[in-house]
Amino acid sequence: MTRAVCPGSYDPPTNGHLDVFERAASLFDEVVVVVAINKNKRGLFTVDERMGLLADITGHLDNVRVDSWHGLLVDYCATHDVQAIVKGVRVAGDFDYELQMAQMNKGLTGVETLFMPTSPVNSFLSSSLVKEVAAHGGDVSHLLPELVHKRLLRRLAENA
Ligand code: COD
Repeated sequence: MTRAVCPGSYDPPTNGHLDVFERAASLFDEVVVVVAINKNKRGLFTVDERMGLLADITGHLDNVRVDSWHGLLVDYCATHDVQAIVKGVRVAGDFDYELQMAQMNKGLTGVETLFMPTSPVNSFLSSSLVKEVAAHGGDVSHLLPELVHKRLLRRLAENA
């Protein structure tokens, strides 16, 4: 059984993330989308809310499930029999950062990282830009799964 993780903050998940999950799901027997818990960073959505959104938007993928983890990702991989970390890469800046993490993770436990080039339509897309544009009233409906878009607008209204 081949198992991969797609780790991230997912605050909130975007079409770019979902595209990577779908493509990873076609390559591995099981894909676990792992929300990395960072206690120093307060998100727009709680970890539980992000996990709920992720479970909903991946509901059509039978071999994808959602989990969360606090601590080093390599420890999650070692304790959950994970062979590969899959990371979406958009631009050269992503690659520089991701390469450092991949090499660090490989050195720590030997776990491999696979880079998946983003689909061109998602290459400019990030959770933080989506939040910023939406907070200023811009239309981001085409960049997010419908459910995520609804919840984002609701959360921004609650926080206003
Ligand atoms: N298209 C394709 N891929 C995308 C897109 C897009 N439009 N947007 C983002 N992605 C990719 C990112 O490149 C990333 O691989 C993943 O999707 C998640 O993105 P984010 O923004 O939700 O999450 P990040 O970048 O904040 O996540 C960083 C991690 C949480 C994965 C990282 O910090 C980590 O592994 N932390 C765990 C602690 C640890 O082990 N630290 C040591 C690392 S060496």
